Order: sequence, then C-alpha cells, then structure tokens
Amino acid sequence: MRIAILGLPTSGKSTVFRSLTNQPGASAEEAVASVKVPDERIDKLSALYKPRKTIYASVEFLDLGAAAGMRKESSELGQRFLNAVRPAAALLHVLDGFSVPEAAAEAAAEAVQVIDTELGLADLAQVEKRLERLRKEGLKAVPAKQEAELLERVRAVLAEGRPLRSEPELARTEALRSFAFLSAKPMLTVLNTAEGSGEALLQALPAAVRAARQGVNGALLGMAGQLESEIAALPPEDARAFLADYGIAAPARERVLRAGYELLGLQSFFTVGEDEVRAWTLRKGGVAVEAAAEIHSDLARGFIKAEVVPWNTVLEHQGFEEARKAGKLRLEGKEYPVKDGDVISIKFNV
Ligand SMILES: Nc1nc2c(ncn2[C@@H]2O[C@H](COP(=O)(O)OP(=O)(O)OP(=O)(O)O)[C@@H](O)[C@H]2O)c(=O)[nH]1
Ligand SMILES: [Mg+2]
Repeated sequence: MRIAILGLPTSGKSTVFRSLTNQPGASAEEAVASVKVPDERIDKLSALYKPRKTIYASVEFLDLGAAAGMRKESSELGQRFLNAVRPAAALLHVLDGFSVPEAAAEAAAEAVQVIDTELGLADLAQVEKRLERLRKEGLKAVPAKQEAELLERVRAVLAEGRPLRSEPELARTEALRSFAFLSAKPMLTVLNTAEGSGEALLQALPAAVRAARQGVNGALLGMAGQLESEIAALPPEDARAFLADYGIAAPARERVLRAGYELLGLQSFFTVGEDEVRAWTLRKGGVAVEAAAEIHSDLARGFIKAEVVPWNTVLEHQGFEEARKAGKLRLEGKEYPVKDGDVISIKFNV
C-alpha cells in the first residue's frame, strides 16, 4: 500500500517523509521508502514461535521531489506528478505550520484550497475528456450511456468545488476505479508545526478547513516535522526518552500509520509457523477468501476452508496446533468476515 506525500513547495514534505521513514527525502529523483507497521501482537507471536522470518505489515511513502511536485510560480500539477500519484491508495498533504507560526492558520486554509482545487481540476479534465469521447462514439450502447451518466454525477460534484472523497459511495463505484481520481483518494492532512504535536494550531484552523479534511475519508493531525525527523534517526530507547521529554505520546510515524489504517479501513490478520510469522493487510469487512487471495491467488482459487482463531488464544495455548487440540479453532467458509487479529490457516486444493 502506497501513500503519496504532496503539498506546496517547501511545506516540509521531505522533512515529514524523513520523520516517517528515517530515509532521505526526494532530491532530483523521487524517494520511496517502506515502513513496517509496529504491531505488538506480531511481537508476541514471534516470541512464541521464534520463526526464521517475522514479517510485519508495511506501508510505502512516496516523496516526489520538487521537479515532479508543484512549482512556486504556478501551482498547476504536472503530468509527472499526476502519473506518480494516481496509483497511491491515499494522499498525505503536508501543511506548513512552522515558517510563519502567527499566520499558519490562514496559510493552511489557503494551501488546502489550492491543493483541493488542483486535484479537482485534474479529475475534471479527465472526466471531460472521457465524456467527449463517449459522445463522439454516439452513446448508443447501454454501457456507454451508463458510464456517461456516472461521469455526469462525478462532474456535478467537482463543478461544485467538492472533492470526490466527500461522496464516498460515488468515489468507491467499481466502474470508476480505473480512473483513479485524485480527489477521491482518502486524504490524511498533516500540519507540520515548529514544536509539540500541533494540537493548539489544529484547533486554530478555520472550521471549514477542519470540515474539509476531517470528515469522511479524511483525517487531520499535527506533528513537529523537524523534531520528529531527528527523533526517527535515534535508537528506539533514546527516541522514547526524547519523546517523553517533549510530551509527545507516540512518534509521528505511529500516529500517521494508525490514522492511515483507520482512514483506509484496514485491519490485520496473521499467519504463524516455525518458518514465518506474518501480518497481512485486509480491508475491514473483508472475508476469508479475500484473506486467502492476499496470501496467494492459488489459495483463493482452491479455497476449501479457513481455520481461524484469535491471536490471543494462540498465545494462551502456546501455539496454533495446541489451540487446535484444545478445540479452539473454528472452521469457516469463504464468506466468513475476518476479524482484526485473527490467526488464519487456509486449507486449499488446486
Ligand atoms: N523549524 C522547522 N523547519 C522545518 C520544519 N519542517 C521543514 N523545515 C524546513 O523547511 C525547509 C523545507 O523543508 P522540506 O522538507 O525540504 O520541504 P519540501 O516540501 O520537501 O520542499 P520541496 O521538496 O523543495 O518542495 C527546510 O529547510 C527544512 O529544514 C519544521 O517542522 N520546523
Ligand atoms: Mg522535498
């Protein structure tokens, strides 16, 4: 899963990227780094199994250098930017709250306006291009007519200056998936402040900004980017002491990952064994056969049944097989709704 970082020039995108990944941000080239999602359930399962490999869920962050980003003189989004951002599952918009603290709220409001307008215009251009094409072809076939109707609904939302993410049902429509509309992507807004967690400044943001970014498909949080990027480079024990000194409850990386998971409606399930203890990511409400598909398409194709047990039951019984002997495993079919923290073993036949 990839989250693309965007924002106005020098808003602190690369600084936020470093605080999340402890890797250098974009220079001339874009930077991508993968971050493991901390999970104490995996820590505990791994301590029990002592497997050869322990694999955490991970999230990728993308920092597009200035070249692909927005230019100072013109806020228009370049083609390179659009191509790089389209495949992302979510967007992370960095707001500059540090350079002029006393004017940060207004600057943030303006930046939100600029970015949302640009994303909306990029989507609108796509919609119009496609509609024109469909019309040229005559709109005779039913699918073309249906697509045109759907695109008209999209256009109406965009024409009102609203991002598609504010219409979650429309944004999720299967028939629109291939457009990968930018304004439909879940949006995590990060206010990059000079110090602390930015709480006070967040409260000072105009209500309209908070509504635009905190509602459906949105989350808003603050972080001290510069400070967090220095903390991210420290050994874990030092980092913890540092955070405590500054009164920051959890490192920005953890808060962002948590918010991202929540925003994308994701949950984790696990597989365990001597060889490997591993976390997998699945949408909330996802069913057993989808969990199987995450692991391998063969498991989904040849799905027979899933053996399922909560992770803490595995710990209580000191193992999956031991939990089986104690009669704790449940047999579930393809349509079983997976729960966060389930340990799963798929039985299949291909
Ligand atoms: N004091 C302070 N300075 C910051 C903070 N975040 C970023 N800066 C500084 O602001 C400048 C720009 O930060 P970058 O992270 O490079 O911003 P950017 O958005 O990646 O910039 P471009 O990629 O050039 O658009 C750098 O000099 C940073 O050191 C912060 O939280 N506090
Ligand atoms: Mg940068």
